[in-house]
Amino acid sequence: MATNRTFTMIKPDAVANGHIGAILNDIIAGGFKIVAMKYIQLTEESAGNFYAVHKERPFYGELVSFMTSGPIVAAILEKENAVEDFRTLIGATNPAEAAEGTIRNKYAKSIDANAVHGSDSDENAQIEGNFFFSQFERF
Ligand code: RTP
Ligand code: MG
Repeated sequence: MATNRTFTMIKPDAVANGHIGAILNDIIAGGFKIVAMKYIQLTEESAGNFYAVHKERPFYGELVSFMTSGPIVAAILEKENAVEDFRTLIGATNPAEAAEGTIRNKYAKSIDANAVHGSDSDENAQIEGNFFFSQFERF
C-alpha cells in the first residue's frame, strides 16, 4: 500500500497567494486521490525535525524559517507510481527550470518559495505521512 502513496505540502507562498484550490485541482486532475489532509502552521521545532536530513545544507535555516512563515496544507496522496508521478506533476525544484504546465512552473516564484513539496522515495513518503497524520487520519 505504501508504494502507492506520496506525501505533499502546499507551501506558505502558494497558500498566501491563493493557490490552494488550483493546486488541489491539478493534483486531482493528475489522477491522485487524497487519503489524508490538514491545514496547519509548522513550528520551528516541527519544521526542523521534518527537514533534519537537510540540516548541514546552506539553505537549511532559510528553509525552516520559510516553512514556518504561514499555514500550509499537508496531504497524503494515492496513485500508482505515486512518488515519481507526483514529482513529474510538480516539476523541478527551481521553478525557473520546471517544465511548462507543472505546478511549480505555474505557481512558484523562486527555489525557496516553490509552492509544493513532494516526497523523494517510497520510504520517505511513509515517514513523512506518518510525521503528520495518525492512523485515524489516513483513509
Ligand atoms: P521538496 O523536498 O520541497 O519537494 O523539494 P526537492 O525534493 O525538489 O528539493 P530538496 O533538495 O529536498 O530541498 C528541499 C527544499 O529546499 C529548498 N532548496 N533550496 N537554495 C537552494 O539551493 C535550495 N535547494 C533546495 C527548496 O525550497 C526545496 O524545495
Ligand atoms: Mg525533497
